[in-house]
Amino acid sequence: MTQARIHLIYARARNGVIGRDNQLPWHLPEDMAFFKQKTAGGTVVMGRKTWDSLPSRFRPLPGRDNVVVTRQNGWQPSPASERVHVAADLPQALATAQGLGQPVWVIGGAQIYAQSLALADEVWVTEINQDFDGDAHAPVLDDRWQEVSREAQTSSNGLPFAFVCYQRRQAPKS
Ligand code: FOL
Repeated sequence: MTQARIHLIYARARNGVIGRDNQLPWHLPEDMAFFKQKTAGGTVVMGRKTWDSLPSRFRPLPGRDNVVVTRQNGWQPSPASERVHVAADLPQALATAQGLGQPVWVIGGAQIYAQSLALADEVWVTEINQDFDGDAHAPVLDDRWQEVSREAQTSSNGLPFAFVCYQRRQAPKS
């Protein structure tokens, strides 16, 4: 069986900010709809702080298997759900996610993005064309990453942004 591909997805401000005080710094409904559509039917892998940041009515993220990474022994998701799996570290989380046989989406936060980039095939970045204050930052995509598509838009609240896809230039190790 071929391994499910690993994708990262995040929205970032022009200055690299992805979060502030464990929340998204902006309101961008078009991007939320995009995130939901992309990850639908897949497995989402996230750190425990990102799990905590999800609105309670969207926890676990519906229509997706959810894998949460935490070093805390005995941590349990609230609410309990068959579709939530707990892993002690990122490699274990990705192994669990790949075992489910669906596309794997790493959905944050900053610590988890930084650790998973080396293992990813594709990165979907919503690039917001404005700076925001924050305390969590996107990983840096160096020249091993190639932009393969870009779709620019302006949100209903006036923020210019683009949905951008990057792929790794050479095939990742198998
Ligand atoms: N990727 C992108 N492109 N944008 C994001 O905002 C984003 N956010 C996270 C991870 N990757 C992202 C982590 N934060 C929800 C809220 C915060 C969040 C991720 C998801 C959330 O509530 N999602 C609902 C949709 C809610 C709605 O329709 O308003 C979902 O079902 O996915």
